[in-house]
Amino acid sequence: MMIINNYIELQKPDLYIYNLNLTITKDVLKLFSDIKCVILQGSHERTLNLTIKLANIFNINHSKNLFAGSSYVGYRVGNILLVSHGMGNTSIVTLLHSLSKLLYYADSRDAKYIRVGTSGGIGVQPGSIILTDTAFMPNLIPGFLVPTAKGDVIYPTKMNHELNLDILQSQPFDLDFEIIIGNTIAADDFYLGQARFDGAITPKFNHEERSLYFKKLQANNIYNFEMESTALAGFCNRAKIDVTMIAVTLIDRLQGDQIKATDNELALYLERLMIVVINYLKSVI
Ligand code: R2B
Ligand code: URA
Repeated sequence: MMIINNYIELQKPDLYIYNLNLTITKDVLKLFSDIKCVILQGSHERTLNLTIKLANIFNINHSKNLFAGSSYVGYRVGNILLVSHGMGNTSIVTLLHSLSKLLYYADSRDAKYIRVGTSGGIGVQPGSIILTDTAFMPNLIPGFLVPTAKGDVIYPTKMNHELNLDILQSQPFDLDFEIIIGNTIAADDFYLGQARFDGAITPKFNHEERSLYFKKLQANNIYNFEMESTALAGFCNRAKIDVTMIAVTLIDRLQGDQIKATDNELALYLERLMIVVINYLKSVI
């Protein structure tokens, strides 16, 4: 069950949650009570698409955007909350603090958090789905580094194994794509942090060094690169929230840097993500 910062437990909760543009009142807390699962996706558009899909499947209405006027969007469908998190660890961690305070005070303290996102695969067929076991930094430390007033702190970044198994077990046997439980790297830089040669800045590593790096990733069971999993796992471990990440791979990075999937292929890959998350939600909600 979610725990909260001692300092704010002793005080009244913030009345105004700046990053969600939301003032906490009794009526607002009611909107966020009894949430069982939070689905986090990068973009506003994908958040709304999945919201509409779930509302149709469960034959219920969805809420309006609950975070209007902020950088994030949030919609409620039954006891599922769908929220956009933007791009990168900084964006998601700011959202996680703000949202978790809200859910804590709304008594939704058992909500599970699942990020549903895109990634670059390492040695897997594009369109594969990876459930993250442990999130790594690009330097291959399994943790989330937070520089603080007391120096650097590294928080553990293991996702919830039971939740991964529940997601796997909720899938039918005849899916025509792979679902793999493996490790993930979260990079703060899409280009240099993910060992790309196609950014605007010349990398310090050469092709041979990158090949060796990719071999090391494979030896550590790392299947994909993305940009939020260390902050997500690091935050949720500290707050005792069950968490995992479901990510589709858009490219095999052993074959190149540029994402060249066609619009149809991309649509198919994103559809697979929705299928996996919907199968899971149907099994628990
Ligand atoms: C995956 O895709 C985005 C970068 O294109 C980033 O948010 C991520 O983690
Ligand atoms: N998202 C990433 O962070 N990297 C990729 O290669 C693709 C999607």
